[in-house]
Amino acid sequence: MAKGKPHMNIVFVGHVDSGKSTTVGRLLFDSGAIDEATMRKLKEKAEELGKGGFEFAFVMDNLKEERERGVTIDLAHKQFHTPKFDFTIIDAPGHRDFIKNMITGASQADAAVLVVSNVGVEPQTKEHVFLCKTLGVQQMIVALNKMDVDNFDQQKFEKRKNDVTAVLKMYGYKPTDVQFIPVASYLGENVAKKSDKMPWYTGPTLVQSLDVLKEPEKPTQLPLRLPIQDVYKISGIGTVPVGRVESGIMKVNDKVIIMPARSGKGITGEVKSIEMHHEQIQQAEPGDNIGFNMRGVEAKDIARGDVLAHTDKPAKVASEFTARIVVMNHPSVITVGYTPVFHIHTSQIAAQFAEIVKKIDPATGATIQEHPDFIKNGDAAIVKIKPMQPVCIEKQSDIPQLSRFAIRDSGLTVAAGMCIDLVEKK
Ligand SMILES: Nc1nc2c(ncn2[C@@H]2O[C@H](COP(=O)(O)OP(=O)(O)OP(=O)(O)O)[C@@H](O)[C@H]2O)c(=O)[nH]1
Ligand SMILES: [Mg+2]
Repeated sequence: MAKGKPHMNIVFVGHVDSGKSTTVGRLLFDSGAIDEATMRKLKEKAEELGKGGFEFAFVMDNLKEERERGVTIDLAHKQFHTPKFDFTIIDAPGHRDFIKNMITGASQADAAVLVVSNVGVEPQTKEHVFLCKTLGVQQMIVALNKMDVDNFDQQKFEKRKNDVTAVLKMYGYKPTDVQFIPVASYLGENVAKKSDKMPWYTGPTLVQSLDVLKEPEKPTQLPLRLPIQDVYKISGIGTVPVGRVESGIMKVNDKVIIMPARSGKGITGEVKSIEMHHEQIQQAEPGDNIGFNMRGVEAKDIARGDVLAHTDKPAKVASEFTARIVVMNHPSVITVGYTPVFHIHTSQIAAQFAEIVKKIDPATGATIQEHPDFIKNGDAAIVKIKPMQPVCIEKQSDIPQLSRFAIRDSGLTVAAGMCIDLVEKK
């Protein structure tokens, strides 16, 4: 099969009104992905709604309510191609009421563009950087937007850059790995076209900066982990589980073990064949969505949520785990005994808050309060969780891909977090 350009998901984040949607709209328009006629119609629509200036944002904000209010509510996805990558751009909302949508967007992303307006660092600037870090977004670009309001002044740019640098450092991003681009997205300065209003800036435009990003590294050195998505029984072939390789490499003839499986103790077998996009392959790598045929395993023995590994390094089943979480969207407060649904890779299980160890400062990790009675929206905490059914999970320091989870309750994402320690089930 012909190998295309590497694919990346990139999410646009930042405080409400910083200009995320406008930046994405401008980037698409100046790159020719949106034509003049469409843009003219969006401008008329914006003026008609009394939202003049929002025409570029309307490229991404399609909902009636979004356009009338001039805010992004839901995620919007668009394809965008550069010489090096095929991107899926995800435009996230900045308003704190819609943070759950931002969390979903960030959890899908390999990289983020943090948009900061002339106002500088604002509450969701910090919160989004924290969430990106917690949810595993590896790379970041900072677009310092609305430079026109700052008269394209270099000193003001430097000041804003310093303030944002402090925030990035605080949450664990290395500022030297981050590109800072001065832009005025509404006017199109330094988005896709190089601006002549900021001659003091010699770096790349925002579009050029995308190609400076590194292709996400495949965790091939880590132990093999393949969470099962589905299991088929195909006559003449046998058991065909399907799923995506999260870490490590799987080869034909490998001896594998699926945990916890129906028995709760795992089931071993041998990989007979691997198929991807209807073609037989000899080995599968992280990111590959595959179906495979196994010797020694029957369809009824395994299910969605089980995790395949090599027999010498089985996936860990936790009787209890310690996690670092951030509460985003709970209608009241979380106390010990709370038992929502945890989404961990492909599994969905009920699990109970067994202990709220401490409330921490999301910025520094410092303890704010030991054993608080409850935690609420905006709190970060270290907690102990007891799964009600056997589930595979890994420590963030061992296999980060299998450590992340979202906590959901009544259709809402209540919190997100990662496992930092675990007690293996005997
Ligand atoms: N002066 C100036 N205004 C801008 C610029 N970019 C965006 N704006 C304005 O900022 C406002 C908000 O723009 P949006 O693109 O909707 O901001 P957003 O970050 O997507 O907002 P949410 O998605 O609701 O969080 C609009 O009025 C835009 O016209 C810019 O470069 N200069
Ligand atoms: Mg927006």
